[in-house]
Amino acid sequence: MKMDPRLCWLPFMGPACEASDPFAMAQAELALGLASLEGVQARVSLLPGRGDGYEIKKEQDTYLVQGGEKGALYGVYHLLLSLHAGECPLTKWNEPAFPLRMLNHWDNMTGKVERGYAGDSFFYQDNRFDYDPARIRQYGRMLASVGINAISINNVNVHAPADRLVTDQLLPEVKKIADILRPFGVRLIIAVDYALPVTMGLKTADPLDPAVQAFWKKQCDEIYACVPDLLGFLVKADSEFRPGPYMYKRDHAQGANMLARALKPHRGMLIWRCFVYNCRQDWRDHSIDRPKAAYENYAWLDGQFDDNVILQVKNGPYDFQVREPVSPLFYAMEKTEKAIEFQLAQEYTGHQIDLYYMAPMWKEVMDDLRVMPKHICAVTNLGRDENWTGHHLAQANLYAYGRLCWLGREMDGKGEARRWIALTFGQHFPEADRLLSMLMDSREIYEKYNAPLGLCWMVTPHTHYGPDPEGYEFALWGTFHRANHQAVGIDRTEKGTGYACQYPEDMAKMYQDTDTCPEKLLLFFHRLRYDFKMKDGRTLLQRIYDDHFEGAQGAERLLSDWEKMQPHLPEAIYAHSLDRFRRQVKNAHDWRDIINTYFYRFTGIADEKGRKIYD
Ligand code: GCV
Repeated sequence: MKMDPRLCWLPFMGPACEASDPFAMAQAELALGLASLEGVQARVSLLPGRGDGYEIKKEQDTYLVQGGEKGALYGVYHLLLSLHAGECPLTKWNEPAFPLRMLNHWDNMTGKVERGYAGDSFFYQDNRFDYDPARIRQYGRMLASVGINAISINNVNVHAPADRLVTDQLLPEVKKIADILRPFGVRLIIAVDYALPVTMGLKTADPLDPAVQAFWKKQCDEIYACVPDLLGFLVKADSEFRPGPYMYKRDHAQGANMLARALKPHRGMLIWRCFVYNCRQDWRDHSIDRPKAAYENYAWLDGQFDDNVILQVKNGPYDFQVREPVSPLFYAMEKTEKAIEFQLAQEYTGHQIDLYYMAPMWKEVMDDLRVMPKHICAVTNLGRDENWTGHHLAQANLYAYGRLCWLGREMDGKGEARRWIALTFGQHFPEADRLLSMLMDSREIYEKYNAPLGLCWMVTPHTHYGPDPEGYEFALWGTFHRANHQAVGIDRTEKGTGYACQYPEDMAKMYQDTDTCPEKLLLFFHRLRYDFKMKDGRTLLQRIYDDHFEGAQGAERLLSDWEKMQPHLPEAIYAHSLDRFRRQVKNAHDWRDIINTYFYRFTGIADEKGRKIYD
């Protein structure tokens, strides 16, 4: 499908330019961008060897963008976006907070995107590459406009034929995508199948086997002859049925270093995911606790990874739930380079049907991290839908993520939302304040009607949309809440599973004490009786009821706010999102009624305010 290039936060630009390298792109995009800005003069110049940074000055009436090889391009977008948002574009030398600012596509070559909520892949269809080059260029522009500089182009669950992306069978196709995105400063990463040597005829994929080492070395020589600036490989190993070094009784440092050594002569990086846990756990067995898994698998390996290995760790210890603490692995492994992994795809946060602006959550994570991981990554929320993200407003997450990559802790989620609104709907959009409040309130609203207080996993199994409080309770994924007629939650203190003890001492102490544990995480760390007294005097049960009524009301408010904006919105965008807000209200009502009834049936205690809880 042809897409309308205006359906993003750069509506004033038209189709993206073609150019040979990022500096040439900077010049071309500047010329194009200036055409939409009457009376503005600007030029861009290159400061060789100065990488991603840039500065913007004004000399007489002309803006002067000066930047490194990629920095010049970032500077040009900074200038254009600032002017369109009505902000002063001048800036002192400006550099990104993270050197690698990555997105992971979970695109399968069938065209289906794992956990994709915006249509099929815009790279593949029917087990082959199938894309519109103009759209890929537009994508490159969107990425560069917020400074994202690397994408992995296939699902971490590598299904055939994507396992052949690193072979001569598909490398020429990978090269074409790399060539389109290179002038936007975007490098490719390929997710590889650890068992590829076996699929291709070897007896084993054992990382210590010389034949396996030679296999990957040869493969890397071929890859880099074709795509010399490939960033490297991304690997999901020994996780959710994917093959890995554990199959050969090797640890993950041995497993990762073998690939890293094949990549090293080409200056390639090995990005190794730490999402490793026992996904065949028996609910009757209280001795395993899934959130402990990443730390248990990796912390002891600190210092053993080669210097071109990056461990990619999900932001929380479970799996992108609505409310989780920061993974304890970020406070360990000081000698190991890490990337933090977020999920823009709204797998557990409403499928890009429900509104959920993520920047406030990222900000909390950044504030809780003591040492910043060196790199950053997120699973994309993108697909073939004309508006890229299914829900048009979910584009704000991609935009803000880029800003997070650039600004790190300094990112102001509200400011970025305001800027995204101005760019997308125009600097003088009369409903900007209302839309800003909707975005800023959306996370809390969603959280309130979801699983309570960090409990997690009351979601419909497999699809992960809508409530099913016991859907995972007796399943094998290790995600239990063990609710009964008296209490709910897992005790993760030292008296319980000991998960809290994986944190530095002061944090462990804070989490273990119900007085100091952040309320929003109470049921992540503690098993509590329904009559537990919250800080404001309410019982835990009443708090659960209140949150669910308030969350559902919040969803209704989002819908009515959207309806009020109709006169000021393009009809197609209004109607498309209206349908999503209506579905969100239904979802919120389902969550409210099912969760409240679930606890009411256990306790027999009615809502103090007499609101309707079904029996
Ligand atoms: C790509 C969760 C998702 C899976 C995903 C996995 C991962 O379990 O449900 O779809 O697989 O995370 O991050 O590897």
